[in-house]
Amino acid sequence: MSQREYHIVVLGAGGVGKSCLTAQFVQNVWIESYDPTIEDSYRKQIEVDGKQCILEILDTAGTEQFTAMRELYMKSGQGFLLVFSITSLSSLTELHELRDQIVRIKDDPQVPLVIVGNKSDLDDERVVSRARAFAVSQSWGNVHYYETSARRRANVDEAFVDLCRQIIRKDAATSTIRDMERGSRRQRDRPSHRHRTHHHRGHRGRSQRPQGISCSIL
Ligand SMILES: Nc1nc2c(ncn2[C@@H]2O[C@H](COP(=O)(O)OP(=O)(O)O)[C@@H](O)[C@H]2O)c(=O)[nH]1
Ligand SMILES: [Mg+2]
Repeated sequence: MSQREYHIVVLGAGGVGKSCLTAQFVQNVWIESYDPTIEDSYRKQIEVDGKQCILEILDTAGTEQFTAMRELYMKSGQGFLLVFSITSLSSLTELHELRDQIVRIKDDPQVPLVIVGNKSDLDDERVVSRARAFAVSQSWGNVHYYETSARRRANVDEAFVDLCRQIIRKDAATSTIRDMERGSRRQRDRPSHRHRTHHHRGHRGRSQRPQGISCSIL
C-alpha cells in the first residue's frame, strides 16, 4: 500500500493552544505549560479512509522575525490548521492576515485549511460566539470550523483528520490531472509503443505509469 507524507502547519496567535493541541494529537498528552518560543515539528502516522499517511506537523511559535521564514513554511505546507482561542477576539481577527498570506503564497483560494476555535472548555470565558467564527469560515468559502479543547482532548483528532482528508483529496485530484497529461503524451507517442507491446503482455501503456500514483478521486 502506498504511504504518503503530508506537511501540516499549525498557525495562530501566541497562547491560543497550538502546542497543546499538537501534543494532544501527536502524543495524547496534556501539557499545561509549553515554552511559547519553541517551534518544532512532529511526525505521526494515521489511517484516513483506509489509507496510511504520515503527517509532518509544524507547530509554529510565531516568533519569526523574518517573514521569509514564514513564507518558506507556508510554501512547503500542504494543509493549515488556523487556531484561535474562543476567549480572545483578537486571536480570531489575526487569522485573516494569516489566511490571506497562505492563499497568496500557495496561489490557491481552496488550499486545505481548517479553522479551530480552541479552549472550548472555557465556555464561561467565551467572547467569540460559534456564530461569529462560523461566519468567518463561510466567508472564506465554506472552510470547516471546529471547536476544540486541548485540555479535554475534545475534537482534536477530528480537526486534524479533516485537514488530512482535504490534503488527500487535493493530492488525488492533482495526480489525476498529472496522469491525464501523461496519458495524452502517450497517445502522441503511440507509434514507438506499438512494437513494444509484447514485452508488456498486452497491458499497453499501463506498465509505463509510475507506481504509487492513484487515479481515484475520493
Ligand atoms: N483551558 C484551556 N487551556 C488551554 C487549552 N489549550 C491550551 N491552553 C492553555 O493555554 C496556554 C497556551 O497554550 P500553548 O499551547 O502553549 O499555546 P501556543 O502559544 O499557541 O502554542 C497554556 O497555559 C495552556 O495550558 C485548552 O483547550 N483549554
Ligand atoms: Mg506554542
